[in-house]
Amino acid sequence: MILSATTVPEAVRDFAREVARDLALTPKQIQSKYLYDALGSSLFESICRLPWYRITRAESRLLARSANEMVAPVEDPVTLLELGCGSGEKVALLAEALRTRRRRVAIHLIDISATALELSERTLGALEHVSVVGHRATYEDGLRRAARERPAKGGLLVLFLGSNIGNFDPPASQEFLAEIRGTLRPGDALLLGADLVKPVGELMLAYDDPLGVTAAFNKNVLVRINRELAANFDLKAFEHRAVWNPLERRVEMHLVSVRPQTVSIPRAGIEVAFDDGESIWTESSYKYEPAEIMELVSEAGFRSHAQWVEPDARFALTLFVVE
Ligand code: AVI
Repeated sequence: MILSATTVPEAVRDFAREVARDLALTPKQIQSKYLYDALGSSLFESICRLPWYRITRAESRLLARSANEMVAPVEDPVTLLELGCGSGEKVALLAEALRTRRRRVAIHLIDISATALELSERTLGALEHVSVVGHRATYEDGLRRAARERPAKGGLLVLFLGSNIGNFDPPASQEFLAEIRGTLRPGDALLLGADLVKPVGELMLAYDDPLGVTAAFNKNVLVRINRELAANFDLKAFEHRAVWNPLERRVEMHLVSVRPQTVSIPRAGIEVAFDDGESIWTESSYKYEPAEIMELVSEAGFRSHAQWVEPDARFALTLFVVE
C-alpha cells in the first residue's frame, strides 16, 4: 500500500517555486531531492551497481554480517522504519534477522519516489512475516505519520542508510537528527549508514564514473525541469562536474554551462542567464570520520551503542539507542 502525501499539481507548484528561488542564488542551485524522478531513481539504482560506487555493497556486507547484533537491542514487536528506501534489499536483511523471534515485523517505508517504494514493496513482499506500509512523503512527514501509526508496545528501529545523511549540510543534518529523536521513545534505536573520508581519487571515480552514469543522473534533473516546468535547457550545453571540497569534506556535484546562454522556465515564471563556465550546484555528499558520526548523532540526544566499519570501501554503520 502506498499512501501519497501531496497531490501532483501541488508538488509541481512547489518544484517551480523552489527552482525559481534556488536559481536566483549565488551560486545557482537545484535541491538534490529533485534528482529522484522515475528515471533519476533508476539511474541511482544503476550507480549503486557501478564498480566505482562502493557504498551500497559495503553497507550490504556489514548488514549481512551483523544484522543479528543490529536488531538485538530492540524489543518485540519490532517496527522497522526506513527513510529513503531504495530497493528494499537492506531492510530485508534486518527483517530476515528478526524472523527467528517468530513475531510479525511491521515495516514503514518513506520515500518521495513512487518507483523506489514500488521496488521495495516488491522485494519485501516475498517475506511472509512482515507487513509493509509505504509512505510517499518527505522524510519529516513520513516519520510523523509512521510514529502515529506504530503500536503502543515494542521498539522502533529507524534506518537511515546509504549515507543519505551526507546529502544534508551540517546544520540541516543536526536539525533532522533532532527531528528523528523527537519522534522516538526510550528503547527505540537509529541505525545510521555514513560514508567515510577516503582518497580523493576514489571519490572522483565514484562521483564521476567512466561510464557516465552519474553524469546522466545529474543532467536528468534538467530533463525533469524541461518536462515538468516546460523549460528549454539544452542538455549538450551543460556538463557534469564532481569536485572534492577539502575544507567542507564533501563531494559536490555541479552542472556547468559550456557557453553563455539564457534558459527560459515558463512554469517557474523565470528566464535564467548563464555565463560561460557558470555552474548549478545540485548535490553535496559529506564524508565523515568514524568518531565524528558518534558526536554528530549524540548531540541530537542519542547514545551510541555500536559501530561497524567496512575497512576496504571505508563505510560505517552506527547504532544509536534512545534512553
Ligand atoms: C543518495 N546519496 C547518498 C548518494 C550519494 O552518494 O551522495 C547520491 C549520489 N550522487 C551521486 N552518486 C550518488
